[in-house]
Amino acid sequence: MTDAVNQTTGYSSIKIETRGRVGIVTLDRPKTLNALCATLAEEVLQALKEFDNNPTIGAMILTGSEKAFAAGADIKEMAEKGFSDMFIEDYFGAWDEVPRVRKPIIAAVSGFALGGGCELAMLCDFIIAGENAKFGQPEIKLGIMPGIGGTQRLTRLVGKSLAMELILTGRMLKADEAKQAGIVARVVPDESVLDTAIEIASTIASYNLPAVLMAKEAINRAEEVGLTEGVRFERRLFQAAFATEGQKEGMAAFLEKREANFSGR
Ligand code: DAK
Repeated sequence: MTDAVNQTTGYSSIKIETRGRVGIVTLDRPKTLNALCATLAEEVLQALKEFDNNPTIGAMILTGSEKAFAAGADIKEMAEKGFSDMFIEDYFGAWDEVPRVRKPIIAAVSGFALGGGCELAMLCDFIIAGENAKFGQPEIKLGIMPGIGGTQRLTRLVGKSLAMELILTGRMLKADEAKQAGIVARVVPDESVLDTAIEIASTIASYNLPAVLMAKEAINRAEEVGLTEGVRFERRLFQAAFATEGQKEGMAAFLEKREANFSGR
């Protein structure tokens, strides 16, 4: 099924908006519970990159609908594909680019986040979930397995035992269990998911942008290098923060008992 193209944005599978310094990308394929098709992947990546390059934006939110963040990759689109199609097209290669986005991305999840949808939420920097959100990797029931980092990111978040159980059975986790397992940062009432994410993103976007980018990079580094190397990397970035205008402003504002007004430099 082809989705209609919005004449203003040029997008067919997503909506975009800004709230102050926050850029919001909303997955918008309601008839398929926001199933992730190749077009949607390209559009999300393009929108995130544009917000990343936009100096008036300090943080982003990726969200879906009340019923579904995303119910996984579009099964109809994938069903007839073979190995060569997947390999030559590099189907879903766009998702590999999301970690290159430097500004923070919050996933605001209501309803189902399944398969590629769960992986997409985990590709974001952290997840705010509604109390009725459901997370899972049900690919095994379709005769496949996770392919956008689920076996790696879920295992890092929850540990081997629970990751094995979830991926090998396809069982869904409710929001409270996902929170307890470390997948989700905060669980809030369903009706406040987006507002909470906007509030958090606005707070982040109000801080010293270089320090925000440095902190995100350093945290991500923790997953890739050993402790000594990670702390060394952190120390260099910490020292570099003292070369920013924001460090002078943040500390002066504290000493002068006023709100900091960061320039983003
Ligand atoms: N794809 C396509 N259509 C979907 C869909 C999906 N993933 N999920 C739901 N829909 C459609 C349904 O077919 C239905 O359409 P109509 O029959 O109305 O035309 C509509 O959305 C509403 O769904 P339901 O009627 O099923 O709604 P329910 O509330 O009863 O059930 C559900 C909701 C989320 C439990 C159920 O829809 C469901 O089980 N959906 C499938 C979940 C799933 O198996 N997700 C994993 C998909 S596989 C790759 C990397 C990764 C991947 C692929 C490639 N590469 C690197 C190459 C990822 C793979 C996956 O995610």
